[in-house]
Amino acid sequence: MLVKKLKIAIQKSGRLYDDSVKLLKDCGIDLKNGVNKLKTESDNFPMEIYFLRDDDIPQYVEDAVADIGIVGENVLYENKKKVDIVEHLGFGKCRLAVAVGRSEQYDGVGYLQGKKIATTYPNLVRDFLKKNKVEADIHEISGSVEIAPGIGLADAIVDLVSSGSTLFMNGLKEVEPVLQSQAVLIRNKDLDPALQIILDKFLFRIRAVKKARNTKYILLNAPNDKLQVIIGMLPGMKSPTVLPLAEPGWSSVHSVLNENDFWDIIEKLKGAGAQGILVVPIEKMII
Ligand code: PRT
Ligand code: ZN
Repeated sequence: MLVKKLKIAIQKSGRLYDDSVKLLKDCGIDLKNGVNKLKTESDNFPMEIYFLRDDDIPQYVEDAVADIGIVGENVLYENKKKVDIVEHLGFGKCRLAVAVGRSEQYDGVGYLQGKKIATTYPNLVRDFLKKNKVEADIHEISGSVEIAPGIGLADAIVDLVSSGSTLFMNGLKEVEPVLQSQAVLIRNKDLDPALQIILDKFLFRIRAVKKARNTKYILLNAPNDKLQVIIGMLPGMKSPTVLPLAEPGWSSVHSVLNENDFWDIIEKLKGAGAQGILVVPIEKMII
């Protein structure tokens, strides 16, 4: 019997490439001699990998040339293709934002009324202006949007921002968010049930990897008389593991911590008398 393979489209090169390949790898999916080809496959998971330009990925998935794909929400919403989002992946984070010259007095979206806006995201800008009941002239350009105000092509731009240094270097300031974006896993709307089973396995692994990325394993030593207070500070998966140390009156406590609460909790633990705190990354997490 021919084994069906799930076809995934990922970016060929660019900002999402490394994280997409790493996600597959962290999910235990090995790629055959993968780099810079149109297509490769995995030898330990029923998956074929297509390397494409990010802008083409939603269309390929809508047309079922690929079953699933990894793409930024910015590209997905701009292209308005009919696909399902099945998982937010937590990388490729950026925002689409309005920016104007640094010395401009920006006093709200009304500022944009009657102005010229340069962007590579005309659909998203049109939706944004409509929602805010502002009429402006959208100037679609294909790249280097940030130079448009400086050369007199536009009064404002709408572009992707991550660190903000591109805007800064071009004398611009970010004034209004349009969309928060990150990489998402998308799926063809009529996925074959046999392929859905493979996708479910892949998703199970993605979720275990994502969970582990946000979580740290913590080991610490605690005096027994402080044990209850310290245990109370640790959320853990169920409850922490407590083992006696060779030194009388002391125990070793093992637990897991959420990345976001990390520094807060570490400080409290130290304050409560914990010593020898070790924090280690977790590779996978299945709960
Ligand atoms: O060749 P292909 O078409 O596949 O790639 P591309 O050149 O269109 O896209 P690429 O590789 O630049 O970005 C792929 C995806 O990464 C985007 O669609 C976003 O979802 C995501 N992403 C995350 C970003 C950024 N951060 C980002 N900072 N995409 C682009 N930028 C650019 C932005 O356009 C601006 O020019 O980086 C500059 C701003 O960065 P800062 O750090 O200076 O603010
Ligand atoms: Zn692109």
